Amino acid sequence: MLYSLEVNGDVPDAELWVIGDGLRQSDKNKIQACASRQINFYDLDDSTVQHIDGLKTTSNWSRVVYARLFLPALLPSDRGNLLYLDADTMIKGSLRPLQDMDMSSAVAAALGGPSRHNRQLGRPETAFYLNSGVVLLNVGEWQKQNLTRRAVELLRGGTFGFPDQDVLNLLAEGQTIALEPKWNHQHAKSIPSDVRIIHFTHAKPNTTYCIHPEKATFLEYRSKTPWANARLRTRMDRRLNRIAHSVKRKWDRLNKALRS
Ligand SMILES: [Mn+2]
Repeated sequence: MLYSLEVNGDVPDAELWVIGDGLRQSDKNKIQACASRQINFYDLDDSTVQHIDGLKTTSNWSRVVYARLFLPALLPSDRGNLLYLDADTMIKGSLRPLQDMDMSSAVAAALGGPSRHNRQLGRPETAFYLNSGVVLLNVGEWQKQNLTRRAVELLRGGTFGFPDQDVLNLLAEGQTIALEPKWNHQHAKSIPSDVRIIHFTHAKPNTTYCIHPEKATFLEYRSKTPWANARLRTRMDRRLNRIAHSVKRKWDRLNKALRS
């Protein structure tokens, strides 16, 4: 994602922030090697972790998924647009229109539409439900409305199917701008030529079983990064990852029980 952003993003003056959870210096060095500009790292710290510890995680969603709700409050600037990008995205064209977009009093711009996910939030299915993988946030408005604090309250007060995404939808209710599909292209069947951001929402392009038409482009970009020779992950890797996650959860629960 970072390499494609540097090559195709057309936003050389944008600041880059990478959110991590316990990144080692060697990880940071490898990530930095994907970009020519200096990357700012935001590691989940104790005060942030204290808010999100104990919230729902799965083998697909680590607690770092919640960090997108913290970043707009932590940025030193209270101006400008923050484009949040999932790590499973790839930039195919200029992001300048997003950087320059007038958000006025909107909080978030994203791809969205009617969704059955609305039901759990007590909203009509026809309401605008946004995808949180690619979201343009109005940092000034976010800070003015204290939305990070509201996010923590919501997360603590309820259970959600897609926690970070559901909460973002509640926070930005009635204050959203709909982005065109080219900014968050999720379909693997056909790739229109005007697509700016590919979002690998299903099989990830670093796996043996991904058949996405843009997998070759991903691997070509990856070959220019420190991950050039990384082995493609298999279904067995995924299974082991799930097992590791469930063992870790049991272990955490046991530890918590012993401490109390
Ligand atoms: Mn994603």
